[in-house]
Amino acid sequence: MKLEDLGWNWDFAKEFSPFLDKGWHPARLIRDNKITYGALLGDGREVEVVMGGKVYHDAATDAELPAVGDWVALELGDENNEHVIRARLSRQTCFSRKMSGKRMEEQVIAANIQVVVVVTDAGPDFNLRRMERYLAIIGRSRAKAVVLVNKADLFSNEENQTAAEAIRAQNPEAEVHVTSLKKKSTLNALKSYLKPGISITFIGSSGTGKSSVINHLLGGEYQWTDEVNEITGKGRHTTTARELMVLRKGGIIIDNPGIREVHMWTDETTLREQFADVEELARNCRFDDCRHGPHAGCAIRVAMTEGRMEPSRLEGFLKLEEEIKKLHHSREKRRMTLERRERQKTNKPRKYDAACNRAEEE
Ligand SMILES: Nc1nc2c(ncn2[C@@H]2O[C@H](COP(=O)(O)OP(=O)(O)OP(=O)(O)O)[C@@H](O)[C@H]2O)c(=O)[nH]1
Ligand SMILES: [Mg+2]
Ligand SMILES: [Zn+2]
Repeated sequence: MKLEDLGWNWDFAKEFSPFLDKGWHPARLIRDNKITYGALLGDGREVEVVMGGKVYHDAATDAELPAVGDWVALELGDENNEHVIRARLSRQTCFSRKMSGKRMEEQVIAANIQVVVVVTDAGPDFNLRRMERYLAIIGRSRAKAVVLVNKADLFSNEENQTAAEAIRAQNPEAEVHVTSLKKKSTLNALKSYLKPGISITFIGSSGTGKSSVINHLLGGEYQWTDEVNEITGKGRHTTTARELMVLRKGGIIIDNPGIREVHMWTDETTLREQFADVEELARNCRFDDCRHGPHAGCAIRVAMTEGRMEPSRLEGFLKLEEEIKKLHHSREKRRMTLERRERQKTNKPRKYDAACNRAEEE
């Protein structure tokens, strides 16, 4: 494997040149394990790496922290020292979404991507409004947008075509294909995007078939990360982490977990719009911080008892809020772990300090 097969190009090489003298190595991040990252080196070696203190401290926002798809400068460790990310190269494209909460927060889905494939179906997943949001974000990233109306075998030809046409009408810049894993030839159109050094990422709701399509493109080599469900015995291979894979025939693919993404794609403004009825009721709850539990004074509970609101509305509302809270929580955990690591490092002998970028440059 060459660096170019991983997406390396002249601009990256130029930015990297000062790091050559330091003996650092270019590598592309292929997995985000929350605390550590998986990185791929030019010789095809996959290593587990940690973020260096300077990289962490120089990042003004979460979005500036290394993400899957980023090119980084690695200081390789040995049996006693971890491999450390010493610098992150500028992103040539950045696929991210903004969450409008109290302060504008940006979450990077993947860096240095040329094509984003949205997978949906003509049935339960079909949602033009969500599609419009996906495509707006892809447009901003400067990546090419492709949409798959997948699982065509489960719907009538007319349903599939109507869905595809509606997406095309709304988003003329997107290439829309009707596909099915049951008819592999429908996926041939995707092969034209697979070229050495070109990175493609797949997004969409859970269960629409992202990993299945990827598995087909990989020639059935995909390492499904999830176990078969013990209770049902069924293989629901829900993708749990973002992952970058390099195709032998050329091309780079990044799989994404579905469900959480969908929730996370919904920023708080959209959440409010979707649940305007619940919000409206909540204004009449006795306490401002009402958690809408089964206690007196909750206007939502009253509405439910009186049959003015479906209990599932409240359930959906609470679930989404929970997802957002979890995301904030996992970031906080990561931040604290990194800070602890840094503190431990500064307590180590001088030799380690000298190797640390931060100390070195001060
Ligand atoms: N009938 C039919 N089933 C499909 C098709 N594509 C995928 N599936 C099935 O749909 C289910 C979900 O597919 P996955 O590829 O795991 O979906 P995913 O989008 O990766 O889901 P997450 O990883 O949870 O985001 C699996 O049981 C697949 O076999 C298709 O074209 N037709
Ligand atoms: Mg998947
Ligand atoms: Zn309430």
